Amino acid sequence: MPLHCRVAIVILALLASLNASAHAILTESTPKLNGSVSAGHQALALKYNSKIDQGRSRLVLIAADKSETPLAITAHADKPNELDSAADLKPGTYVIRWQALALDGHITRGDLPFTVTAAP
Ligand SMILES: [Cu+2]
Repeated sequence: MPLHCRVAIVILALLASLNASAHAILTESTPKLNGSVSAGHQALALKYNSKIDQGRSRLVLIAADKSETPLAITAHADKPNELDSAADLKPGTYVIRWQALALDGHITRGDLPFTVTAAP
């Protein structure tokens, strides 16, 4: 393989790895993925591997009947990797559909399914 082709491949590989590390990847959450919380007013927190534009990210709560409720994101300057919200939850199954804008301008999306159990 000619040298300039090999150089091009190395540069492409570098760009690909930079890109992947810059995207916001969900690393931790409350509730946990497929976890459960008890009914009532619950804090919701999604933590990522990189800084998030909290003002331009989205969280939507989807109930078992497919109804969608946009969740207000509380901006926390001291927690730049996090999207925080809260919701009044009744027992049932839910999905938090998240869309996170990383500071590099890339958007990632995902679903966080969880269960709400009756309050003890
Ligand atoms: Cu990115």
